[in-house]
Amino acid sequence: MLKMFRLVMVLFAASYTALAGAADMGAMVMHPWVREAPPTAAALGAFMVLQNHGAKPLVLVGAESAAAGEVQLHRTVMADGMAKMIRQNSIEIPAGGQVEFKPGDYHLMLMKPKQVLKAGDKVGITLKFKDGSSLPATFEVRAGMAMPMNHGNMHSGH
Ligand SMILES: [Cu+2]
Repeated sequence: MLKMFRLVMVLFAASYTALAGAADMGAMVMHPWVREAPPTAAALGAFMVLQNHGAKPLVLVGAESAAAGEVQLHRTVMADGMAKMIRQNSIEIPAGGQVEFKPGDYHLMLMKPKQVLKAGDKVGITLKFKDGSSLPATFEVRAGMAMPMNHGNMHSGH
């Protein structure tokens, strides 16, 4: 009986560590927001400043949200005056550093949104790291600046 109890305690401790890992390692999400888009939008951009207060590099490898069918890591780059979104397999945040996810640069892309998100709504997104840890954060939907961020054929607004 005692042996069983110990086993349960060990399992509980292990799963707790996995859940809390990213925060323990120093990952911190600042200013998380999702850009409001027309109800017909096939994807929405999500932005934040991801800080790493830890002593080791932090590698973001994905994200998930109950509000979207899939969450991808993207980076917008300019090529011949055209904005193009390139999917990223991972984004590294150096030890003691930060990466800014912002329009026209790195961002999270909420694919196949499951509901219409309006300014003021809250969206939960869980960040997934290479070491198996994860970090949930609450993103607020806001009306953003108009930027050429559509999927498919994209043109610079200038
Ligand atoms: Cu994108």
